[in-house]
Amino acid sequence: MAVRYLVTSALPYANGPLHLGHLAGAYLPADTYVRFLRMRGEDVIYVCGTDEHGVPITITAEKQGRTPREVVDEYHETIHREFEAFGISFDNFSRTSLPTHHEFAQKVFLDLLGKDLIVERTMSQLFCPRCSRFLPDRYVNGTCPKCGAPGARGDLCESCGSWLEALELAEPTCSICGETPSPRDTTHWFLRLDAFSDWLREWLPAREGWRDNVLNYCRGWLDEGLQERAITRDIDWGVPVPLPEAAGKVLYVWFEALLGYVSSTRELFEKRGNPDEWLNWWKSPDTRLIHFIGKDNIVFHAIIEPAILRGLGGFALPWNIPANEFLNISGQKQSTSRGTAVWMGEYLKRFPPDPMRYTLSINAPEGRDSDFTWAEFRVRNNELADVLGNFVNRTMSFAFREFGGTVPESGAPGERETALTEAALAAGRSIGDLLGSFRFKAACAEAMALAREGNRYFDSSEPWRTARTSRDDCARTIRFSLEFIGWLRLVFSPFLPFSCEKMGRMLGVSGGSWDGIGKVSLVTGSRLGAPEILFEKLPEGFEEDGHANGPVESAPAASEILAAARIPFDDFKRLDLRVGRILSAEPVPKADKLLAMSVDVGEPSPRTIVAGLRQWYKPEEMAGRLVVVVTNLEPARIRGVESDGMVLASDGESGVFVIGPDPSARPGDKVR
Ligand code: B3M
Ligand code: ZN
Repeated sequence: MAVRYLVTSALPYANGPLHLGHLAGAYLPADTYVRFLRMRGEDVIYVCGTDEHGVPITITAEKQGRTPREVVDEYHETIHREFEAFGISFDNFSRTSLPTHHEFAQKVFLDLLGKDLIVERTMSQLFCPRCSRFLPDRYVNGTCPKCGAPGARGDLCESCGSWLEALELAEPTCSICGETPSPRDTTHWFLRLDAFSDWLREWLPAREGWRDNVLNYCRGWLDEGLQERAITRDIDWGVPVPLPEAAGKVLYVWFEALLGYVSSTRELFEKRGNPDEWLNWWKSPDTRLIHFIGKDNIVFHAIIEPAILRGLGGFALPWNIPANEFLNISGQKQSTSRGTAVWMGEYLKRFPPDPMRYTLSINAPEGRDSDFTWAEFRVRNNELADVLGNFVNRTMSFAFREFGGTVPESGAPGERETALTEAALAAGRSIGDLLGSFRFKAACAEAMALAREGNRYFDSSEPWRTARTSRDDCARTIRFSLEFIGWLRLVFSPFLPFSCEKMGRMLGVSGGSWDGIGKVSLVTGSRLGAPEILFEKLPEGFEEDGHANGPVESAPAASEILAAARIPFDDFKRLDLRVGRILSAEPVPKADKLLAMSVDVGEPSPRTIVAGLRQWYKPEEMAGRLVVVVTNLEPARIRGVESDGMVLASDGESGVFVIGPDPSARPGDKVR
């Protein structure tokens, strides 16, 4: 039986919107991975859902004066919607408040209880005299006993990732009222984690290809010795403990949330009309179970879950757990509860998803924490525009201007084309290996390096020259450039699904296998789709203007623009506007904003025109561009260069961009 991939991402608590740290940690890498597997034709399902129980939910509800049900209903929708907007392509996105999940978790509890792997104990738990309630997990704050960090929560220290018992905290305080709590006896049920110690000591070190941060963390846990852990709580929101003597108690959220992966799989196949199919995934030795998580969830996925599944017997165990480190914002840890974050929803109000997918992939917190800044985002966004966007734009422009928007015949590939094809084939193999071994950061960098190859090929082939001197050479360049767009579309599809969809529309192709990279596949003479701009450049300093964080000032209303001074049509008719093609561009010495361009406006010899474009375009990327030129202005001397005409450009918040006529227009054509 061929292997099959059961991929999950940590179930996010439905207690607030998600931020970039969530995306970078457990969701974007998983989505990149499953998109790649699908392109390889693998049998893969990707399941997730919201984690809707536990103290994180009840504390939020209390703070907001709402019921837990209202909180999880709101945030389940918000989180699901924002994941979809970022292109996170789950096969199923469930929620642990569903009755089917409750039933499954209760069944597991009773199964393990029947095997004495869950036992009843009387334990001491912190009780708040003022709130007159037991204080599980985050209802207590204090000093972490392991690393001494203040602000540790009763279940988890965010600083060192230790999984704590609230009683271990130093200087505990009630997180609702601030009172000092005191220990009081209560009955709870414990998972006999110690019973799995020997097995885990064997099983964990034998995990091949697991990241060091996961194995080292688990080794620390095993060295300390595993203790039995309480898996029930004194709160009224959650999966009720299925025992008459346990009224008012629920299953500890981490015990049942891990089972949420199984519940989401069951729901998926119920929706597909094949309710028992989940067994072929969760109870098959051919299943590769892969959990994408952040490093603060390692212990639950690498120790607790395998123990539970082992105790149940017959379940697939994690094949890999690619745990990411943390993404910080300008050096600060992002945290929902502390409100220091860049929210996914806020980002999407201003920018498309792919530039952020790219930024978080190429700077992924894989081996260490990484830092997000808006300046880095601008650089990465503009890198996409200058390299990938520019290559696609110039290729499509030529295909329309010189070959009527159809795929030209290429003839036999020359040396350059062979080298380009080899580069694509090699990249396909190398990037595929990197993606297959969860090295998304390196894979993304190699994809961008391949895109740069395309520009080098285009520049060295000079289609703007061969368009006049050798049509066959020009056709071969544009054909291979179009094929190369197709290969870049495949290579970038796991990272940039939305932009690659646009590239597909331009080429008139869709779908595609990873093996298609480096294979000529377009049909000569087939019509191309209309050229589309893939990425909008961002100006220097946009982040300082607050656009990155605050709401973008709304652009002036059309009515305000139109209210500007009116002029008679005859004034406009005095302008002689022509289509021009930039033949070359170079920087004006000692003028950091000026480019001097040689522009063909349909006259016997080209004109020299100086423009303040250097901040927005590299000289080498101007050649071949069609522009609109005001040709009857009086010539002017600018920084010692005689400039004869003006190239029209838009100048707005997002930057300065030349106005480009339809690719079918020709130099000298009149613009009316
Ligand atoms: N909800 C923790 C978190 O959101 C928890 C993950 C559960 S995965 C089963 O970080
Ligand atoms: Zn209290």
